[in-house]
Formats: sequence, C-alpha cells, structure tokens
Amino acid sequence: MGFIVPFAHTSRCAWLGASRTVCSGPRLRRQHRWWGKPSAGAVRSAVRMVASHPAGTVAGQSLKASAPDERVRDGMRLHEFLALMSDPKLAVAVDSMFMACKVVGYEVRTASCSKEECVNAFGDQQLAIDLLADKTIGDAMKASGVIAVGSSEEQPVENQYGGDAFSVAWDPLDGSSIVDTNFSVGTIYGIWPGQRLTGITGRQMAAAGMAVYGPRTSMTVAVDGIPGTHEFLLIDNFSGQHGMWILVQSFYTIDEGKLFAPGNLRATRDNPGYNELFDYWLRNKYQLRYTGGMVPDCNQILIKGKGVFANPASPSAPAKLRVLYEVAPIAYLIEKGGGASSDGEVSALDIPIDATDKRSQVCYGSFGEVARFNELVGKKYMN
Ligand code: FDP
Repeated sequence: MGFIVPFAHTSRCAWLGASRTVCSGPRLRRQHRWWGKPSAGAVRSAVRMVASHPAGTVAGQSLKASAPDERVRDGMRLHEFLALMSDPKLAVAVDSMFMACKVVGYEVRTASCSKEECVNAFGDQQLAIDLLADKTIGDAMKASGVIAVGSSEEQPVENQYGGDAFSVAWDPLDGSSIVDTNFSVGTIYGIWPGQRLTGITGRQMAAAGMAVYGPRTSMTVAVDGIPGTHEFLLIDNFSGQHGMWILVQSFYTIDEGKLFAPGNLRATRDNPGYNELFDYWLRNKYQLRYTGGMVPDCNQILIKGKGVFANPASPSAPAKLRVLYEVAPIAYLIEKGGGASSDGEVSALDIPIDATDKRSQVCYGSFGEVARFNELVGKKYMN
C-alpha cells in the first residue's frame, strides 16, 4: 500500500536534510502534517480508495515518493536541479521547456486583447497568442536536438523533430478562452521516452510540467528519478537573479481538505452521480475555488496541499479534456506530488493513449476525494 508509507516515517530530521534551514512557514506546516498521525478520516478514505481501485492501478504503482531527495532544497536554481537528473538528454528537454515557457509568459503578458482575440507580434505579423505560444514551444523542442516526436494540442499529429531520445506533447496555452479576461492561464507538457506519442500511457512518462502565467510566472515540474513535484518561480524583480528559475517549494503529500473546483458543471443536469457529488460538496460547506483554467485550478491542489478538481462527462456534455496534452501530464504532477487521479475507475496515468486527440473525464485530488468521485460518478457516461 504505497501511499500509506509516508506515515511510517518517524524521524523528521532525516526528511528535512539540507533544506532544513531554508524552509518557509507554510512548508514547515505541511511537513508537520506529513509526519503527523493520520486522522481516522484519512485512513478510512485511503482504505476506500484501495477498495475502489483494481489491484495495481493506485495502491501498487503509486508514483508518490516514499522519501524526498535530500539534495532537492528550496532556493536552488534550475541548473542545480537539472544536474540531479540521471539522463542528461532528459535534462536538456526539461530545460528547453523552461526556456520556452519563459518566452510564452512574456508573450502572454504583452499581448493585446480585444473581444475577438488576443494577439502578439511575430516578426512583421500579428499572431493569435495560442498559435504564437505553440510556435515558440515547437521551435524550442526542435532546437533542443533531443526530441524525436513533438505534438501539440494546436496540431494534434506526431511531428518528427530529428532527435531520438524523447517525445513531447504540449498544450501551449491552456485556458485560451479566459486569456482575454486576464485570468491565469498556462502551458502543460509531458515528456515520454522513445519515439512515439500513441500506444503509450501516462505512467511511462519521464517528466511533466505546467507553467502558470499569472501575477507571477511559475513552473510546477516532476521528473522520473526525483521524488515529489516541485514549484519553480521565474524571478522578475530586476535583481541580479532576474530571469532565473528558482525552486520555491516541493510537494510530497495532498491531505484531505474542503476545497473544490467543479469543472463541466453543466454535466450535473444529466449525470446524477455528479449532481450527487456536487450536492455533497455544498452540504459539507466546501470552499469554491474555480477559474475555468485547468492549470491554475489543478495547480492549487499542490500549492494548498488539499482539494479536488473534477471534470466529469454526461450524455449532453461529453468529455472534453485531452489525455495526451492535459489529463496525463497533470495526473503525473499530482500523483508524484502525493495525490491521486482517476478517470472514474483507474488512475488517469493508466488510460491508454491510442490517439493523440483521445479525451477523458478526470478527477484529481487527495485520495479520499478521488475515491468519492469513483464511488459517485464512476465511468457510467464515459466511452
Ligand atoms: P479552454 O477551453 O479555455 O482552453 O482544456 C481546455 C479548458 O479551457 C480547461 O483549461 C478548462 O478547465 C476547461 O477547458 C473549461 O471548459 P468549459 O469552459 O467548457 O467548461
């Protein structure tokens, strides 16, 4: 039962390691919770979670870390973090994404928006902001020299990029319908070993990330071989560190807590299970935190260390989110960060990606919240 392992630790100092002197207040609080005795409710929901999942999908193969890597510490720079990765080509691919997202953040910040669209300059032309972001990321992936196949939500085909080590899928600007309102938007990406992006599952991923373009630009990233999920901040204060990515916090656990982000709410009309789940959240006085942008709505689960994001399907409001570009990479980040994901039945990391535009309903959050989603919503309206 992999996800209960953290409660078995008894020495907090071993956990803190090198990061001990630089921990912030909230991070210390999170670590206290992590090391504390699990509540009866948490144990009950964990047991329910195991019971509601076929063997091997969550309990057996959880990506959740049994212990953090002591070399990872708050305040470290991106290049120091990349140096911890055992595969230098993977480090190049991840670094290239950080570089591209820095540029995309600038493109979003300096776009001009009307009621019709948001545009920015590309040479002599004006380009819609999502197309410009897509081009920026595609160019960076090609230039990295390590990417065999690239594919984006804007062009959902498998493009050959000339490298041989990894393949990468990205959603260049998720939340494009809210970019004009100046809400936070983001980039999502997943990196797979090998030379294809179909006939795979999210569980095979080597790394995933999501950049948040909000009042601050941040990147939440998880990589194979390094426990946890980590948030980097782009320093934008004209100091000597201006333009650098600095690790600001690491996530290893997602607790139970009453915070909800109910996506595709229209599906409550003809999905009785979702209606019941929504009613449960209201009756229990959950706190609503939903922007309509999947990146900030899911990233908050890691930052707050609690909560649930759901986007269920119904007959009249079918699944919209794409597994390759959105669902699987975010599942990787949430599961490595100590949470759970599900398509209503199995971990979103186990959904077969048989086509680049395959879609799925999804739920992310603490184990208890995801178990409740499986119990009430299930997969009745997903095919
Ligand atoms: P958008 O269409 O604005 O790009 O995946 C796309 C997405 O946004 C998600 O970010 C968001 O959670 C979802 O769609 C919202 O969909 P609806 O507006 O259809 O509810």
